Amino acid sequence: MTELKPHAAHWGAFTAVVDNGRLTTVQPFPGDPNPPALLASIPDAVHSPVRIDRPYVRKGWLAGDRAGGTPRGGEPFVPVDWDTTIRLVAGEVARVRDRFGPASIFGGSYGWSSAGRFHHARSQLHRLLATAGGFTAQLTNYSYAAGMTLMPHIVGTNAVIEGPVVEWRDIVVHAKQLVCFGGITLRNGQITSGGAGRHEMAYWLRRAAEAGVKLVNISPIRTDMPDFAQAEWIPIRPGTDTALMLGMAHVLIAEGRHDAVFLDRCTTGFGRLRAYVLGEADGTARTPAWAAAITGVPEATIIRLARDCAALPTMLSAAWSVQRAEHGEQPFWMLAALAAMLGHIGQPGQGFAYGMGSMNGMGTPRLEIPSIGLPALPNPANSFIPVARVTEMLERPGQDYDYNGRRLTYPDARMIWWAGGNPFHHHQDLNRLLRAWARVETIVVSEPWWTAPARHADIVLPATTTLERDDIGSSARDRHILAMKQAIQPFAQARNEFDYLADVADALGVRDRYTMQRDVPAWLRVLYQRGRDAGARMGAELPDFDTFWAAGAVEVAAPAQASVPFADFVRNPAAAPLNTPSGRIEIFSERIAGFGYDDCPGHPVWLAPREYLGGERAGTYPLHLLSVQPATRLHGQLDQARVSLASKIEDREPILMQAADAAARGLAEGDIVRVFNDRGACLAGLRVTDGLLPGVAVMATGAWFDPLEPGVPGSLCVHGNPNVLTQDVGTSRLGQGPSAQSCLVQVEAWRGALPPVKVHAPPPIEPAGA
Ligand SMILES: Nc1nc2c(c(=O)[nH]1)N[C@H]1C(S)=C(S)[C@@H](COP(=O)(O)OP(=O)(O)OC[C@H]3O[C@@H](n4cnc5c(=O)[nH]c(N)nc54)[C@H](O)[C@@H]3O)O[C@H]1N2
Ligand SMILES: Nc1nc2c(c(=O)[nH]1)N[C@H]1C(S)=C(S)[C@@H](COP(=O)(O)OP(=O)(O)OC[C@H]3O[C@@H](n4cnc5c(=O)[nH]c(N)nc54)[C@H](O)[C@@H]3O)O[C@H]1N2
Ligand SMILES: [Mo]
Repeated sequence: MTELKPHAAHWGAFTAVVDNGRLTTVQPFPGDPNPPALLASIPDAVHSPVRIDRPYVRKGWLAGDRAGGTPRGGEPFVPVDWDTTIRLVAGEVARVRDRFGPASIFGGSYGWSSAGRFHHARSQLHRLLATAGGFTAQLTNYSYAAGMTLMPHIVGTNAVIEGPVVEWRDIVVHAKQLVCFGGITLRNGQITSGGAGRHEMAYWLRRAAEAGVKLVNISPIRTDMPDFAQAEWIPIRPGTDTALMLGMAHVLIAEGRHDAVFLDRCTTGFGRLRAYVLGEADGTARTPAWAAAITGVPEATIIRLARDCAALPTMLSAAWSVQRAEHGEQPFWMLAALAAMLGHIGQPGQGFAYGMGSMNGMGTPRLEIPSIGLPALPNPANSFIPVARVTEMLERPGQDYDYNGRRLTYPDARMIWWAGGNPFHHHQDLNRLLRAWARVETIVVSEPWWTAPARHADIVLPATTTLERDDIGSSARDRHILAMKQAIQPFAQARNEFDYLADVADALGVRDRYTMQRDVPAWLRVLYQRGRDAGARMGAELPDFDTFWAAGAVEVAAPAQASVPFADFVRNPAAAPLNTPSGRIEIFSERIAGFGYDDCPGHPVWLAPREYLGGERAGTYPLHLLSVQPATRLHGQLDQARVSLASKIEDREPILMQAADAAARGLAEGDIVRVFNDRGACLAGLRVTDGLLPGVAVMATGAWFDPLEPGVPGSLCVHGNPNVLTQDVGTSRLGQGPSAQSCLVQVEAWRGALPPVKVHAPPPIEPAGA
């Protein structure tokens, strides 16, 4: 018997085709003009041999080992029944809470989970831990932590990064040039957090190209803009975009091409930046020649680019990746300052935007209805860390650090609970994480699959996949609300987060506060109705729940007019001031200057990173490794399925190198190589290309961490997870964001026998009682 069920994932809406209880294939959403190739991987993932079939506990932990110093990942697991598991987990929550305080339960649990907004593992876990007394949370995200911390100081909101950005339909009509730092990478347009009914990035980029908008791809990688865009490619050394923008600013100032009227009306502090650019205080003028030496972009190109920007109605964009680096605040700040100098901010299709090529839905026509989501509960522990400071938190309990003008203290984490995220995917310097991981007494991980966090846990909770439950998909970045109907029965003993967390809540005496005495159908109705009410307040009529559920999806009509960020403000800055101390765009920020951070002073500056091609360390590790988003999966998700597996070279994650860099090392297409620095090493399969700036190597993130010797920090990752190589430092004391893109490595041929990739099969398991 064949059944069809509407469903959705972060990589798109689809129809699940179920034959005799098995998901056999998925059909793309009928309304999607450009459905992601990733959809083909779903059946493999759901029915994968690496699914977790029942609860497990690490053998040593079960035998009473709570002491710090235990290297996790190297011991077998023992099967345990659900009742015992619930008791163990609830017991640990109560023990740690009562003995050390709730802030010692680290429940930040960063990660994307799945698209359904109710069974969103991380949100459910937060509700449980909040009702149970509190936990330490994580603030901001790995995507744009530096940017979202900085922008409110500069323009009064971080909406320019995650909310309404300049719309494509205006760019097509009003812009004559679109300059993209980090390009517009179509592979990234496959993804929308919460799912999407339409994928439009390629469509709009094509429309812009056809309309004659001049496209400029400033990036180390040529294919960051597709061929059809016929973009000018300006290769740039990674991590040096701020220097390029400063060189452009110098041209504008020296040639009197900056918009003095706009700067005067709408900004504050331009004089400080101007003095810096001209070198008045320190004697170093940030000329195009100065910028050329840092960026590798020829002086003449910088001058022409600056003149073109002044002459043509121009839109400036930066990928989020550009700030995922040391001093990542600077390029985002400088982009806004440069746009202000051009004076086009607040005009349709012009000004500046972030992330237009980073995720589907940025700049597409839509009403900004808040996405449907599980409401957060107040966290009684009132404890958090900036998201990417997790290893440092484990290393330095009780010690102080700076963040965004505040002096904070790291909590003493004794227990970690992760649900719906993969720190062994997302965090940098995994060997350092692994050492710090050993200081914790108890680590609980819930996962549908034996990913690295599950393998490095003490207690493993088997979660259902999204196909095994009813839910609602929704994103503020898409016009659709998607019914996600259960398509298959839960696998083996896997359970929904909500169900087993209710049992944990029960054991802790807080079941009703956690569930609010609602079952899943009641919750879905409540969440939908909240979205419907929000829509009504904004003039969007949504059908009632039953109509929505029967239809499988509803589309919220797009407003006839595009929204133009900053339009009201620019029309009348006094009447519609920004939410900044001055009410204006702050090219100089007294507030940030007042923090006294040498790594993020009062206006945008060029600060040489520790790791980039222009630094000393490049003498030892001469290749800049960019770890970009994977075309073949979402982060670590779907790595075990066909689209990702087909991209591997002898089961290893590919690494891209420039032909001359490969030849200089005696390497050829298809070779297995060892990528290394003093933090770690991994294997990879070589792809040779001429589309890279020499000196740059590229690996996608997301190959599951697979150490040759599990449990031994520093062991070779035989599969190709680039985060064994990346450095774990905050972008600055302001944003404390992750700096994954600032990473130098060396590459050599792998000469030994090729160790097998083991991570797509379950880890060693011992029979109970053995
Ligand atoms: N070097 C480098 N590192 C990076 C980046 C980079 O550019 N370079 N990018 C960073 C960015 S932008 C991000 S957002 C992060 C992403 O990092 P993560 O969001 O942590 O990565 P995912 O693989 O999506 O992790 C989600 C996990 O949730 C699990 N999951 C899915 N559904 C469920 C469910 O229903 N229940 C439970 N319990 N689990 C579920 C999946 O199996 C998966 O393991 O990575 C960051 N890391
Ligand atoms: N297919 C797929 N799509 C995804 C994701 C995924 O896992 N898979 N993840 C999603 C998530 S969570 C996020 S946050 C977004 C992230 O979106 P982004 O941060 O924009 O994505 P990246 O692929 O890391 O980087 C985009 C490009 O920036 C360029 N770049 C890197 N460093 C520099 C630099 O210093 N200067 C310049 N000029 N360019 C540079 C690289 O060439 C890279 O190809 O992607 C989303 N989209
Ligand atoms: Mo992200």
